[in-house]
Amino acid sequence: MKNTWLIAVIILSIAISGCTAQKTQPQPATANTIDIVDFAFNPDTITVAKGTTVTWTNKDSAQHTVKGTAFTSETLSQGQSYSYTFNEAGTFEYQCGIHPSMRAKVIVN
Ligand SMILES: [Cu+2]
Repeated sequence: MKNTWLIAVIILSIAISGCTAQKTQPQPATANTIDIVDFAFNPDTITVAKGTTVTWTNKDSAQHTVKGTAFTSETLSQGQSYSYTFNEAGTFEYQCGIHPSMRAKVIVN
């Protein structure tokens, strides 16, 4: 009976440590969200796989847009988001249509 308990404790310990190990493993970076903060796209360059949907969220009090050659958002007020799915590989530069000095790019592999 005592041995059964010991075995149970050992199995439980292994199970718990297994769970802990899984939790500490780094998650793959989900680099498909871009914040618009302080009149800048953050991050200003991201690399994503083909087929990835990228979402921009305006966190400024000022209005901004996301304007590329293949995609253009509506005017985004604070808290509003815009998403675009990149189905072609390449480098897609874009800017804010209201503030052309705000420039950034999405690299699609
Ligand atoms: Cu802007």
